[in-house]
Amino acid sequence: MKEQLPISVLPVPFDWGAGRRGAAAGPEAVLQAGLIRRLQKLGCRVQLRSGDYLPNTDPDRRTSAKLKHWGRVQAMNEALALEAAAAIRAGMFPLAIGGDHSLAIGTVAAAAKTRHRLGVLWIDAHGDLNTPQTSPSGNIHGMALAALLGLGDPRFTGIGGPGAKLNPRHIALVGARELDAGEKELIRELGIACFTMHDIDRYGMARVMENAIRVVADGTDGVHLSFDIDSVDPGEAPGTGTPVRGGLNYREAHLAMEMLHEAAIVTSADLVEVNPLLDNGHRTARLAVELAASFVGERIL
Ligand code: NNH
Ligand code: MN
Ligand code: MN
Ligand code: MN
Repeated sequence: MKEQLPISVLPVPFDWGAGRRGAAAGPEAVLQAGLIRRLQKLGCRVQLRSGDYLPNTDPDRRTSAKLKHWGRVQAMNEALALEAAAAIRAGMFPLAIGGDHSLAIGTVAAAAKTRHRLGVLWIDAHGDLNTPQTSPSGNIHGMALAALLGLGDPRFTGIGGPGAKLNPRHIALVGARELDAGEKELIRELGIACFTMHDIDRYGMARVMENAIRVVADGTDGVHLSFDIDSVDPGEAPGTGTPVRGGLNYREAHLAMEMLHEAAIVTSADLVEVNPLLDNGHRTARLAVELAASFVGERIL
């Protein structure tokens, strides 16, 4: 992260953007695994927000086949965007703990309010670049990055204000290995930098991260890291809703976090898609805590 700003940890116990339930219990699992103490041990000032800034969306049944549970996802994101923006205004570093990846619509919209040329590093097995038209599932977590580019339904492109929040030139995807047809088209059409697992195998994580860091840092005034735990191989991170074989190994994931710490460019972040219901013990939640520690500067030597 950029300077040692105090961290505002924003738990987002929400999973209506995903196709299966369980990620709503992610924040509790990551906190139970010792996130706060680990960050404090590294010298961070940490403020843990209670989840009460989020509305109770239980009664909200608004949904459609192409935009599943849109009422709940929209209400959560509007509230989260306000909370993240308040943390930024207070001089803090917002760290959202998910929860499904739809929450990035709110956190990135908030970051983009103060950082007018925001870079985004999207570490994920997936692209999250679907629109309601191209989505094979109707699950909004698979549409988050497209919405931030101003593509898709105004209920989501309009969160935190109308229009695109990002310039495609300042986005880098890392770890992709399952892209839908419409997403591939969009990546080509917009020229989005996409470092796939093929690139990581071929060039190594170090070189890929050097390039990705250049893409998100050059010509920007802030960088948001959106880390989907399903970027990591299911052998290390089984507790996630849409595992895909052939992901980042343990050291590749840590190296990415260590390099981001050294680069000191990141100004806000998400850690999402931990699903304790699908986990093998607490393996995935523990990994999430470890990766967060590497990101804030824990080192081997
Ligand atoms: N691409 C698929 C979809 O849009 C899967 C998305 N799932 C994710 N994304 N977990 O990170 O439905
Ligand atoms: Mn994702
Ligand atoms: Mn994913
Ligand atoms: Mn530029």
